[in-house]
Amino acid sequence: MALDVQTPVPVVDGSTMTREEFYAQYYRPQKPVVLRGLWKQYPAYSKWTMDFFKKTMGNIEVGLFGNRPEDISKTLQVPNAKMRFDEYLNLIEREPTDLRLFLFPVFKYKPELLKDFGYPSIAGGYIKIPFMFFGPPKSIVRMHQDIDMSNVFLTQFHGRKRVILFAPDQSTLLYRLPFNVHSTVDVDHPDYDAYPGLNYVKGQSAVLEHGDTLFMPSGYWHHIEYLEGGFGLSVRTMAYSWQMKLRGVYNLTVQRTTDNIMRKMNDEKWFIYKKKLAYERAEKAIQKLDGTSSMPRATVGS
Ligand SMILES: O=C(O)CCC(=O)C(=O)O
Repeated sequence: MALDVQTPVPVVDGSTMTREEFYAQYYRPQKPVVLRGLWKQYPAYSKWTMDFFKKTMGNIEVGLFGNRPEDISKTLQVPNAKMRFDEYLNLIEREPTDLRLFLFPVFKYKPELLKDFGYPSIAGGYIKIPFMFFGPPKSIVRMHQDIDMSNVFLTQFHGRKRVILFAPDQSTLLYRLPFNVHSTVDVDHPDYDAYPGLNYVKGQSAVLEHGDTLFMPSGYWHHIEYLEGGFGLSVRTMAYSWQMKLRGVYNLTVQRTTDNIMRKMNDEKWFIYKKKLAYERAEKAIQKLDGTSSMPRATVGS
């Protein structure tokens, strides 16, 4: 049985929505929305194509990331392949691979691209560090929260991708790994015996296409599947609540440092401990929800 993620993320006309409307309906209540056409106002909307990137920066070498199972709890991964950018773009137009270009600081290589867009006035307080993401057809961005708990505006330029979202208050039932922003749950093939908390979660989904900007509020879990080879860009704003702001600072400092130290000391043991803790927390949450003690199930701790 698939996860309950059929509820669609609402889609609105981002080219006409005012900041007041956006804040009242989505930003303050922290609800996701697709802002269609928000970036129509910028040259990048039509200028940034596969060919444009091949021509303007095809000769740079890029580090590519795959979905290695052993990396499941790593916050930042080490690239597993390197390639010329134009070769990589040809590859993702042509065929599925699992190699993605993740958090690509494209503007470090070509600062003039910054002139092709701005920061939409629909929100304020941007963290002005844009990142680009490129991926081949069928590639998966495994479910995670962004470590800094910022609000994310993810704009798609080429190709379609399916996004599944869960609100941060479902983290325990999604088996969030302690000291981490990942989960070992496989969203596409949920194992309800090993992860009974999944019976209680409810998500939303959307398919993004050219010119769609997805607003993902602070701490939202996201799982992304590239339906076609393509690319997008994210900009972020500070978390809306103080609680989330503090959580972001904690994640980036204490949590990440602890996780890195413990991984260095004994990666495997630490990973098993985190899975066990995530499982125990989920069991407690389930008992609270249905008032019964759940039956023994296949353990995720080994
Ligand atoms: O679109 C992608 O490939 C990944 C986006 C993402 O995970 C993010 O913005 O945090």
